[in-house]
Amino acid sequence: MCKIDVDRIRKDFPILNREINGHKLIYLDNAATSQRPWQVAQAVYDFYTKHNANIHRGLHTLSEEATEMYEEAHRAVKEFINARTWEEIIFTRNTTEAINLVAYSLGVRRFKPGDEIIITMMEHHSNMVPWQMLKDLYGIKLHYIKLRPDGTLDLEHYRSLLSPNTKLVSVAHVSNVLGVINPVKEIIKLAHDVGALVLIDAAQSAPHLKLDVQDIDCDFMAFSGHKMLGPTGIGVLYGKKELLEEMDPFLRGGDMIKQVKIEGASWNDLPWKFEAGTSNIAGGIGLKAAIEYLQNIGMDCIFEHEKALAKYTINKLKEIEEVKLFGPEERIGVISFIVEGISPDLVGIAMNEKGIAIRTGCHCAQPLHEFFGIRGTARASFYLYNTFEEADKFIERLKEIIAQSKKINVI
Ligand code: 7TS
Repeated sequence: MCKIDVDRIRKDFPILNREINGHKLIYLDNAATSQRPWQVAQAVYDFYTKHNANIHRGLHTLSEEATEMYEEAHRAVKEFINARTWEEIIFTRNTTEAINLVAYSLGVRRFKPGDEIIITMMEHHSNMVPWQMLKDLYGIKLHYIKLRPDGTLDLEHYRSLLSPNTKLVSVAHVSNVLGVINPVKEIIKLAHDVGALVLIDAAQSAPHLKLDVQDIDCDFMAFSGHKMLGPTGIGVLYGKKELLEEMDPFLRGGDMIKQVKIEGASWNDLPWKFEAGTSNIAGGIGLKAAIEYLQNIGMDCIFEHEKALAKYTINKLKEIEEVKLFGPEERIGVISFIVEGISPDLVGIAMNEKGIAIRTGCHCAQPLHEFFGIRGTARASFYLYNTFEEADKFIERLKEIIAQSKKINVI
């Protein structure tokens, strides 16, 4: 049992002092993107003002410093997810690009018509549309694991989809709508039993859970810096070294080559083979600062705080007759709901009037919403700096919105 010092943490996030519409900001849109502590902004600022140069190019001091700092950032990610070596850490722009990298470098180049890919009904479009591309253009079969009514995966259905034709299973570790934590270790074991590779979309788990790629034994993992206190424009693809070595490059150009001749080129060592062109050096350095910040507080403690906040809020939401919740009890701090008779967008707009930022709509998971027979939800998502008082204000405002809409006879 650990307790984080939220008051102290909040002092590191200057944006939390902002006022919106005359009210102190209550930021509950963390699943879309988190806020950043000053330590991350400072790391980026320090790089640009003290060390800025391109990497892997000059023999001058600044270039050597920048190269070392950027490589250190890869090592920080390696430690964060317990990869075997930092060569298994490729920096991308975000989760979306990391998944596309696998879809192109593995799917387009290695899969054959008739090969099968399994994903789930709860995926973010980023982990759906790239595989639909393989289905549409290359004759690869795409299966979707169904969900149970509570939003958990139907593992019996998953077992029935697996076959020797399954080449890849690509699953969200945590759903950005339901907050459900999928049993990835079991999913991976079952896929490996039929010889399939597994990609874990960790966009919503990396910010909140302790990750261990060796323990779960995934073949690939993708996540974004901006959801875990890091800068935008920096993401990660983890891949097992032997797979990355076998795979062809995704983008081609400078820095990803070993040698170029008129006849063709050979590829640089990992991870640079997959980092073509000038990298987001400052972004990588900012991501390292974000990881250090999270590790100083402790991932287990962060998760415990968010879980407690989610449980507290869900219990209060359950007392409101007009609210329907989606997702199981056991979850991270993501709560999606609808309010009878009021569109999610109206709930979002009315929340913003009091400075409360939530997200509304389909959260880039249209098939999931279709599965539940709804067009959209309102979503409150917590992070380490959110407080129980903020949860109370959110609930209070929701009750106000419902009461007001009853008065004007919307319900
Ligand atoms: N996968 C999951 C599970 C996500 O939640 C998201 C972003 C992505 C992939 C894509 O991440 P990106 O950094 O490449 O954009 N999810 C959300 C969200 O829930 N609201 O805004 C973005």
